[in-house]
Amino acid sequence: MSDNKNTTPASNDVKLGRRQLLAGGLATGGIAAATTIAAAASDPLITEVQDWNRYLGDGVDASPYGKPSEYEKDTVRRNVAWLTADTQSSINFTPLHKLDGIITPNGVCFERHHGGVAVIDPADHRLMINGLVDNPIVFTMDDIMRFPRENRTYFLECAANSGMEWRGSQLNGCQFTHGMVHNCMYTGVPLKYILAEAGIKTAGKWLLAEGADASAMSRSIPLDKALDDCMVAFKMNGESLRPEQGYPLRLVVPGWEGNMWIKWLRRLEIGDKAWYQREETSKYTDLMENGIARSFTWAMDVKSVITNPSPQAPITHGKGRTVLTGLAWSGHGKISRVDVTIDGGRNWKTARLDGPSFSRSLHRFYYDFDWDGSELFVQSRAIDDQGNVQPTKDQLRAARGVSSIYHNNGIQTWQINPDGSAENVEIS
Ligand SMILES: Nc1nc2c(c(=O)[nH]1)N[C@H]1C(S)=C(S)[C@@H](COP(=O)(O)O)O[C@H]1N2
Ligand SMILES: [Mo]
Repeated sequence: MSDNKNTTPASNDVKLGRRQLLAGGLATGGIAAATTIAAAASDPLITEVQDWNRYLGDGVDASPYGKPSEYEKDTVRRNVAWLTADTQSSINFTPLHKLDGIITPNGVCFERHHGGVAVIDPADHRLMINGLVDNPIVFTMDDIMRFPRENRTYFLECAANSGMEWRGSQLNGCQFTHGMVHNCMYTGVPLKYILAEAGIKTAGKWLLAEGADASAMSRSIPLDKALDDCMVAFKMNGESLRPEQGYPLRLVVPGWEGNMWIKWLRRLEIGDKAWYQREETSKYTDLMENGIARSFTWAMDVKSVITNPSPQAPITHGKGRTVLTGLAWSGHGKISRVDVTIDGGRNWKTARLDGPSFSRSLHRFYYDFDWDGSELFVQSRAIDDQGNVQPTKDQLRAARGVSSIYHNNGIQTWQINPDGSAENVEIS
């Protein structure tokens, strides 16, 4: 008797708890409709024992390194065939629409190389420091590994990201319009420690960073930046750099255009002026309407894109609760706010930022809404902690013309059709 008395109120509490939970869910718009238990009675996935439940699975040695599920074979880098003449001097793009959170897995970080992927045995790699230094010096990888290390999460964006969209909407998918960006946690040595070993002469004002690959990519970097936050990195997301990301050593230049992040880093020269290399004169300069090129646009400006829904990631579940998500970043600091519109800019709502917020790193945003099944025009607008606001494409064109291909951070529009499919469009 007394036992019953004690258990009855307790089970009532549980029921009440469940009812409150459901009511709470409905109050915020309702969770997407799931199948009832009664309806599932005719679902063989519920009523039958499945193979993966019946038979033993693969052993621990099936995949010594590990790879994604076979059902994730679309989560891959892709290129745009007409963009470059060959695959050595080429680009592929991060599948942003397949990812979540803020970290880009190493196997899908976009690649950009001008002379193919150099394959270097770390035992054969050297880093030389010369120029205006007291002590010209050569480091082996063993030497580099004896400096104090730091871990920092940064995005790397190619200056040409979204470059094909300057004159109008063109490529159908955020992988192609925005996929020349990745975001990794780098382990490496602050450049200032390494340069201190060589001793910079007072006349030194610039640094030249040079790669060991067939393109010998080289860029001039002001010494203030080099001593402030640049790193020489050997790990990305905890493991060694991938060959395509510059194994065994790459330069990290936080917030600044990807071209400066020299891969297969073999030489640092200190000088008193910029070198004006090919990649900072004929390339990676912004041609303005008056025919004059703007030089040294180093920082990547505040930018965002909705990754889902998007042309490669249509809405497949029909009307009702829908998760809209995307990425925002700024080369000037952290993202402080992202606004989202689903009606082409008539109404803007503040998106929910989730996940770690690091300076000059990707930020993840969400906007959960009830889709009524009508046509939508979705856009996102990012604002950084320095007060920079992402411009519209028309504002950008008014300021810079349409001759440039670099530094396009304009607001992206996806048209969502009633069938859930999406297209790259522009509205004005
Ligand atoms: N040595 C070397 N470094 C390089 C390049 C290169 O071709 N060679 N490409 C640059 C360009 S243009 C970009 S956008 C980034 C791309 O880095 P990722 O391949 O890791 O994405 O590396 C930069 N560093
Ligand atoms: Mo680039």
